[in-house]
This record gives sequence, structure tokens and C-alpha cells, in this order.
Amino acid sequence: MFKKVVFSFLLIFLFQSCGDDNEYVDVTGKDFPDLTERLYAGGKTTIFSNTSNGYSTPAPNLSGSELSRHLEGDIDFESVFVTAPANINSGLGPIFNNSSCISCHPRDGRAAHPQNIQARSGLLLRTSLPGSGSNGNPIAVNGFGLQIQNQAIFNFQPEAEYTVQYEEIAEKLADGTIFYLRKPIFNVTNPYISFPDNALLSPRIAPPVFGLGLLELISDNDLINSQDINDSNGDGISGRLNYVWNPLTQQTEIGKFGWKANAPNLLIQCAAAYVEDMGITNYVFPQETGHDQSNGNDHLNDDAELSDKILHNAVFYTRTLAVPAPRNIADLDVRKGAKLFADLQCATCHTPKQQTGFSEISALSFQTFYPYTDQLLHDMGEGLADNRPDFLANGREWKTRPLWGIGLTFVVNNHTHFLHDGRARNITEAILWHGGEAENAKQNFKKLSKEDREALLKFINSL
Ligand code: HEC
Ligand code: HEC
Ligand SMILES: [Ca+2]
Ligand SMILES: [Ca+2]
Ligand SMILES: [Ca+2]
Repeated sequence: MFKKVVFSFLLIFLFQSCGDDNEYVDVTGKDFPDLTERLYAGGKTTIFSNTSNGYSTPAPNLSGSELSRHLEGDIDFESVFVTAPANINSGLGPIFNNSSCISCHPRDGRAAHPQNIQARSGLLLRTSLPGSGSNGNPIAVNGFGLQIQNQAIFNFQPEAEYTVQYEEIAEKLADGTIFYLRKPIFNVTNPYISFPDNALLSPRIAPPVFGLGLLELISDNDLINSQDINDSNGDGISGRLNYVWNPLTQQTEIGKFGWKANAPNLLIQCAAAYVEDMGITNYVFPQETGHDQSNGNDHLNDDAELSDKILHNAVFYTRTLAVPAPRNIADLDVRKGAKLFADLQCATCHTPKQQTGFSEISALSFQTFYPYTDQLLHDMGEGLADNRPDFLANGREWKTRPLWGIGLTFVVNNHTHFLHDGRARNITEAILWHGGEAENAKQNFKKLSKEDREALLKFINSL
């Protein structure tokens, strides 16, 4: 009896000493989610790392032969391509954006928003004309295609140079703190032929490439059932899938990769990266991206430049990188942040849990994992809009980004630039850019006390 009184007295004391203006003080944490089950963020492909190798480690459950294939893919991902003819890694360009996968996805992570927009970087501009083609596809711009290659090999001319200007936008939080966001406005200059006035531009930064084999294996049924196209549950959020053209199967399929879910699978995504980003032809895309342009045809009879084996190894590599486990999951602030993440409506799009179906790669088969994405498109408002449709994704829609591993961004990549063009300089800025279907979530965030805001950030940084 006496003991019990002393104990409650102690509890009251704790409440008062650390919780003055804090709505959510719960020293026991009983109201906060238990994050233990989310520790294995990548199911059995999870690794425990808080180092700069956090994104670039093979899944620990690969078989011996799978691991050796992964390691071959690792070399291919790092290979620097050079001008043809050459004995190895031949065929860069003639027009391109960068010369290796790793140069845009450093340490298998994300590129920084470029300091020098003219230089080779992890940022590229897609382009198209208004409307859509017979396969629902964006319409290529005559002489420029669907992506602007701003680099070229010796004796060739890039399609154009990139330019960027910044607009400053102030966001004031309820507690008076002001954040100054930077909005990049991209354009092109010095085109090799005139660039049409009505051509649309979509800036894209290179995202991290770990854990993607798991995302690729979420079943079509699960994805289709998670849509809420007409917002029938009335929560203001209406995610839907993108459906995109697969040039190999000659069919429309669910879009899964790219910032607008514009690629159906990792094979198409990687094959497109070789041909568009680096100018390396392959069996999926056997022609140089600029073959019908005066600046983009090298007249060499060497297509396809890439062996099928290298393409498949690179795909296998992006399927089988380990997912880093969250850190500090027992920390009370982190758990409080997880509760806020759900209460604020963040978790409605950044769905914590997903599962894979069967895969020939046994390491990926039937895994429960925690990517924090619903893989659906959402209207994110005018501020983030690129106004360029990409299959079903309209100019305001983007695919929910996975948040797993996000807390290691600085350790791995030495910056904390987020969103599709790297405009946000930290996680708070990324949240303040949310609008459209995420407007409520953002307003909820802006109302938080400093302490609650910090708990939310601590949770996101624990991922
Ligand atoms: C010029 C920079 C650049 C190069 C070079 C590059 N990428 Fe990318 N990568 C990007 C960008 C930008 C995106 C986002 C594309 C989009 O939204 O459509 C991306 C997306 C991806 C994705 C999808 C990630 C996701 O979460 O949706 C994969 C996988 C990928 N790249 C693999 C590769 C491979 C493999 C190579 C080498 C063959 C490569 N990339 C070369 C810039 C690059
Ligand atoms: C309506 C769906 C939706 C809601 C609600 C939502 N997000 Fe997002 N989130 C997205 C989409 C889509 C993106 C990518 C937007 C872009 O890059 O233009 C994103 C991007 C992010 C990013 C940057 C990720 C990266 O890899 O660059 C962070 C961090 C983030 N969200 C956190 C939050 C938090 C915290 C909340 C709650 C306050 C929240 N989100 C609510 C859909 C949503
Ligand atoms: Ca080439
Ligand atoms: Ca082009
Ligand atoms: Ca809804």
C-alpha cells in the first residue's frame, strides 16, 4: 500500500518535471505503438547498420549463387562507360546525362540537389508535349524525345543545357517558427535545335535503390485493393495506381518505379536508365535514344551495346540490396513520433506495412516488410506539381515515397535533400512542401508544439 503511494507520487513528479507544455507525456509509453515488429524493415533482407554502407549491403539471406550474382551486379552498377570503340564498358552516349549508375545513385543512395546545374549530376529533366499517346504514354518532343540529355561525347552536341532559378516561399508554423523553402524552376537553354515553347519539363533526382525487389513483389491484388480512387472513406486522401506501357510484354501494367510510378518493373527501369541516362543500348531498348536526331546518331553498327547478362545482373543487384533496420525503436520520443505519424495522417499514404508474394529469388519470397509507402499516386498540390503527365499520373500526382532508411541519408550521402527534385534541404522542409491530398497532414504538422515536432522528426530519422 505504502509502496504504491510512493510510486504514484514519483510518477506525478516525473509528469510535472518534463511535461509542462507537452500534450502527449506518457512516461510509460502505453499509448504509443510498440515498434518491435517493424524492426525487420526488409523482412529477412534486413541488415543492422548505421554506417555509410547502410544502403549498399547485399541482403543477408541470399543463397551462395545469388550472392555471387549480386556481387557481379555490384561491379556493373559501378562501371563507368566510355566512348566507343573501347574494350570494356564501351558506347557512352553520344548524348547522355551521366556515365555510370553509381554516379547518380551514390553509395546506392540519393543524389544531392546539384550545386552546378551544368555539370553531370543525379538530376535530369524529362520532357514531353501536352496530351498522351496511343499507349497512354507521354508524347515525345521532336528532336528531344522524352528526356533531355545535357551531356555529349567529343564532337557531339548535347540536346540542351539545364538552367535553374529559385523562388523563396515562407511557411510559418503555429508556434511562430518560419521556414524559408526554395522552389527550383527549371528550364533549358542553348538547345541544338529550337526547343518548342509548349514542351513540358519534369525534374527528377536519383532516389536510393535498396529494397526495390520487395516493392516490386507486392501483389497486384494488394495494390489494387489499397486504392481509394473516389475517396469513399472520406478522409480526403484518394490514392490510385499508375498504369504504364511495358515495351517488352506490349501490355499496360501497374506502374511501380520512378517518382510517378512510371516504370512497370526493375527490368524496364534499369534498361531505360542505360539507354536514356547513359546512352547504352540494350535488348529492351536496342536503338540509341537520339538515333533519329542530327546530334545523337554515332552511325556505329554496335547496337545493342550492352550484354543481356550485364543488364540482368544490374537488375538483380537493385532487387537484392538489404534494407537497413530502424534504430532506437524503444526510445519513448521515437514511439511518440510514431503515434503522431499516424495521428497526423502521414501513415495513410506512407503505409508502414507491406508483404511480398512468391518469388524465384527465395530471399524475397513471402516477406513482411515496412517501407512506409502505399505505392499509389497522390495529388500533392500546386507547390510540387511539374504539370507534366506521365501515363495516368497527372501534373500534380506523385507516388508516395518509401521512408525506410531515410534517417541514414546524411550518413550515407552527406546531405539531406528530399523530394523529386531534391528541393527540400531537410525533412521539415519536405513535410512543408506537402499539399493537395496531404494538405491536412501538413496543417496538422504545422500546429504541433516544438516538442511534438521533434518527436515526429526523431521517429522519421529512426527509419
Ligand atoms: C543521370 C542520372 C542517373 C543515372 C546515370 C542512373 N539513374 Fe537511376 N534514376 C535516376 C533518376 C532521376 C531516377 C528517377 C526516375 C523517374 O522518376 O522516372 C532513377 C530511378 C532509378 C530506379 C528506380 C528507383 C525507385 O525507387 O523508383 C532504379 C532501380 C534505378 N534508377 C537504377 C539505375 C541503374 C541500374 C542505373 C545504371 C544502369 C541507373 N539507375 C543510372 C537517375 C539516374
Ligand atoms: C497524400 C499522401 C501523403 C501524405 C498524407 C503524406 N505524404 Fe509524405 N510524401 C507523399 C508523396 C507523394 C511524396 C513524394 C512527393 C515529391 O517528391 O514530390 C512524399 C514525400 C515525403 C518525404 C520525402 C521523402 C523522399 O524520399 O524524398 C517525407 C520525409 C515525407 N513525405 C513525410 C511525410 C510526413 C511526416 C507526413 C505527415 C505529416 C506525410 N509525409 C504525409 C505522400 C504523402
Ligand atoms: Ca551508345
Ligand atoms: Ca533526348
Ligand atoms: Ca480515402
